[in-house]
Amino acid sequence: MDAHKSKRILDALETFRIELPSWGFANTGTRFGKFIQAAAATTTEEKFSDAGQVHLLTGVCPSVALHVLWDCPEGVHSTEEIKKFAERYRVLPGSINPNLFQDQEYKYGSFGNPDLLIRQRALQHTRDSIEIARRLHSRDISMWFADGSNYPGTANIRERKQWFTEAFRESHQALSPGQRLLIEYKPFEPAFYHTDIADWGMALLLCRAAGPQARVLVDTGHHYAAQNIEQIVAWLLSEDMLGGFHFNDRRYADDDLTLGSIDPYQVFRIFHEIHYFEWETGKRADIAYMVDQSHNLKGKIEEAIQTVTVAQELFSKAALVDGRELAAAQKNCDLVRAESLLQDAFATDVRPVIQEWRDSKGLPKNPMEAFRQSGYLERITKERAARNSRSVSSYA
Ligand code: RM4
Ligand code: MN
Ligand code: MN
Repeated sequence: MDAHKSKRILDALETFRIELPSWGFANTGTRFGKFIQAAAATTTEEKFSDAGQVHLLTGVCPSVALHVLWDCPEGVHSTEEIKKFAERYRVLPGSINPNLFQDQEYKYGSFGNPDLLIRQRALQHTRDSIEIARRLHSRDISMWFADGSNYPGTANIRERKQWFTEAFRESHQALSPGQRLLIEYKPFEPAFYHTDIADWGMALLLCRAAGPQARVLVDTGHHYAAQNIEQIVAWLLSEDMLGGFHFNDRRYADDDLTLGSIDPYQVFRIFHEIHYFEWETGKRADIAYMVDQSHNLKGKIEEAIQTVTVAQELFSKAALVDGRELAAAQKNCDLVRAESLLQDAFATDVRPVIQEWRDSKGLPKNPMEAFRQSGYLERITKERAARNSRSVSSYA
């Protein structure tokens, strides 16, 4: 590879950071049950410890996303403890995810619940989450809703839209300067007839209504199978409304598989739209790159390392597309030339340059190998096995 290309990759790697989810280190499963892993994290502290390992070996995961219900059992009072974990394991608290879907009260919705008291409760939880974020110096509050309905005619869709609009406006008022409200959409599941925030357009309208610090969050698994996600990304970029991603891969629905495991070219095309935007505008897109995966079968820390490695590779490949050449080919309607610029970049083996970059940072060239040799997995397996074996789960 020529020096010019290597430099493009090295520059791209300097800017690329990925946030891992705390829940990716815990035992999670499907609605049919969980296969328990002896080494899974059983506490918030253990999640920080595992995330810290991934950051230690990859150097690009300085923060971990937290779910308030699962990671902050004492609400705002959990923040002092979390700060200690952050210091101990050298990984910062990242986006704060309020939990508006697990409590019994939310059976018929949270912001969209017909019961005013439950809507108020959901709003209060959101305000508390914003306060948690403020105390932890977290920038983003990331909101995902299970709200919706399962049967036609059972919900007033317009009224619920209005309730959502109001609740987001009020939530936005609680933000500190510099904080952001990220609104995530999803077309179905757990609601199977209508979901209140079903797509990026609905999320965008709610962001606009909420206020200037709201942005759309794109979870790659939250689309219909044939949807053109990179086009959504391009539109949100051009509107300055793209706040961040939840990366994962999928084959059928919201499968939460490892990034790039099914369709790496899809992820490449998303990264390409971002690089192209940055080249054209001369400014850095202000995007939180986060992972939202559920590691059911593979080892959790190994899957996190695999995800980060693949993300770096695809981001680097996309950085190889020359913006100037692409713009010229597009202008001349030279379709084959334009398309092959993407194809050639995608086909390039960027791994040697990424290894060079890691080496220059004092990081292991092969983080997976380094993890396997570190002894960390053996140690935590011993420490956590008994606790994990007590955790049982069944569907019915
Ligand atoms: C949802 C969505 C959210 C995540 C929950 C647990 O499908 O992706 O981001 O917080 O799952
Ligand atoms: Mn998500
Ligand atoms: Mn999801």
